[in-house]
Amino acid sequence: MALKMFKAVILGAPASGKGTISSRIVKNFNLAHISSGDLLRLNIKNGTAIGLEAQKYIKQGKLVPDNLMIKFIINEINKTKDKPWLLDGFPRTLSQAKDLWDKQQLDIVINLNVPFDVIVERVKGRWIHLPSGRVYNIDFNAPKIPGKDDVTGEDLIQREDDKPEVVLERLKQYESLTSPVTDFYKKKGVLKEFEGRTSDEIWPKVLDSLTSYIPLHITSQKHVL
Ligand code: G5P
Ligand code: MG
Repeated sequence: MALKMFKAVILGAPASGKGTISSRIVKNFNLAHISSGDLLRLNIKNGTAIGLEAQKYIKQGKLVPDNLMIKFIINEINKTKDKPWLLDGFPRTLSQAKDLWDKQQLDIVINLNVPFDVIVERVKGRWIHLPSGRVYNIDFNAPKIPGKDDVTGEDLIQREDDKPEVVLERLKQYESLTSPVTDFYKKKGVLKEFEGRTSDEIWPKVLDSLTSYIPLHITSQKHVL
């Protein structure tokens, strides 16, 4: 398979580590990372029309309506031109999954299974760098200087939807809407499940699996974290 044809999705509950594992994937393989949540947060910050509309749902822990999301993400995919890509946070409903499949068939769907008790604890310590989507955790990958991004030195923020009551709503939405999505991909034969309580436990298994699909981008510097 030519590298430029590679198309992947990463699924998992809120705070299961999609962003964390995705950043390790893009450091090892030359893929474009399209994170629906990061892109929506940037649009909210920039006050765009989609940002203003999405904010109403995100702050309550609800999903942004399918018609808006599908148009938004397909447009982002088209911007990558011929570059292989990894979609993070999309699709989240069966309708999104079917629509995407009609336009773009996937090579692999990575599903992260992390116990819910672990997730609830993690969210409390999360800080993000909004412009880049870089994600930190005071208990796991703390920034070198508290409250500052390692690369730019800019301020880190906590997400509005990481308040405990909003996280519970996000987990509820996830449980009710996502199993039809994983079933859909299982039937298509592209679903790969990865279980673990930490990203460090899950990462080597993801790396192994992806290496069988695509050659390592950084050959002299294998297994970058
Ligand atoms: P998002 O932004 O896609 P979620 O809820 O799917 O939000 P989230 O919260 O971004 O997912 P994640 O990316 O799975 O989580 O996890 P992460 O950020 O990498 O890790 C979580 C924290 O744990 C971090 O602080 C990280 O450092 C830490 N961590 C990672 N691994 C470990 C570990 O091993 N140990 C420890 N101790 N810590 C660790 O979507 C947001 C909203 O946008 C809308 C929805 O409203 C959604 O709620 N939206 C959509 N709506 C409709 N359709 C779509 N397709 C949508 N996409 C987004
Ligand atoms: Mg994320």
